[in-house]
Amino acid sequence: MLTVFSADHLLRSPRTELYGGELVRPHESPERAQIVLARIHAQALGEVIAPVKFGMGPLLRVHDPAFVEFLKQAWSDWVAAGNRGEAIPDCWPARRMAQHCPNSIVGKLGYYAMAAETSISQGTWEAAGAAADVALTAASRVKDGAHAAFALCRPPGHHAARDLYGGYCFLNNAAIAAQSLRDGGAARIAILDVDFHHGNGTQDIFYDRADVLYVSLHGDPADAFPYFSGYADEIGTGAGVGFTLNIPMPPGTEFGTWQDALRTALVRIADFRADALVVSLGVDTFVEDPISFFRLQSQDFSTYGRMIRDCGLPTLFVLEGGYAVGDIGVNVVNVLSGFER
Ligand code: SS9
Ligand code: ZN
Repeated sequence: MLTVFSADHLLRSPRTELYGGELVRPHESPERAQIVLARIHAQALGEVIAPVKFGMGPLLRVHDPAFVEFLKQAWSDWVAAGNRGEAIPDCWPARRMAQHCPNSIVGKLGYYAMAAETSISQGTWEAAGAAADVALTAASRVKDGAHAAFALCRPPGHHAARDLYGGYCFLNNAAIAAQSLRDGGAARIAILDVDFHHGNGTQDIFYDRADVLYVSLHGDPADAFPYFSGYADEIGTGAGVGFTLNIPMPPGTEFGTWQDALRTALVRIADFRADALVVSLGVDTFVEDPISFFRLQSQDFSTYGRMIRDCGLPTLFVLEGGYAVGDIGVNVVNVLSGFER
């Protein structure tokens, strides 16, 4: 399988994540992508290429222009305002408050953030842009007839909505890629999100649409981040009713239960008769993941890679989460080689 990778992910190397009331070394680290890349080479998964630059056009197909402008300027505005640490919001437009975008950078952070763990640091915009180009380049190969491709994206994307960042995500790589496939002529795209966390951003972007099906398996938001999205009764709105399917699962979920949920997801995807499949591939479902509560073992990733293959659809894998850093390479490549087998 072809992999697209950009060393520009290294431009995002934040020092801080707000976690347990402390500023800790971020779970979403540069090592993650380097370890996945090393495993791809070690297993000879296939060719690895650098991305092509697509510019702003495809980003603005799914993101709000003012939000993209904010991301581009946030670090320099934060530094110019005299702040010494990394950029973290501390005030939000909560219930019954005005939903206006302030002038102040601190106010803007609160306006555009859906969570506070994700510090904006020097180089964040450049790395996020490179990740989007990685996804778009891999999507273009699928559009041109490749049966599958892997976008080794970092930072991840599925928590980023039309005008929200957070959950380690800035630009929604999978949504940008899915929309580019639609714009390239595909009539229907299915997105299967197997990351441990609900992809609130991807759901939000396509929530009122019948041409992009969003199906997610994730930790029950009653118990897991992002807490305010991903309940089973979220099924879409307007023309999109029935084109969002959420399958939340409780703490301690083992592979057998998860695999049953995947079967349900794959039946819905087959029924949808998609032209292509985008997989938001997070491996934070792993039993040893430090911030999650499912119990998948490394060999389970191979098993479900094969199950996804059996859909028979052209497939674009987009890397999302996975924070058991020592195992992320094995687990990701197990899915991809399970798919290829
Ligand atoms: C864990 C808080 C986690 C963000 C998680 C983002 C995962 C992205 N107690 N906060 S895949
Ligand atoms: Zn996740």
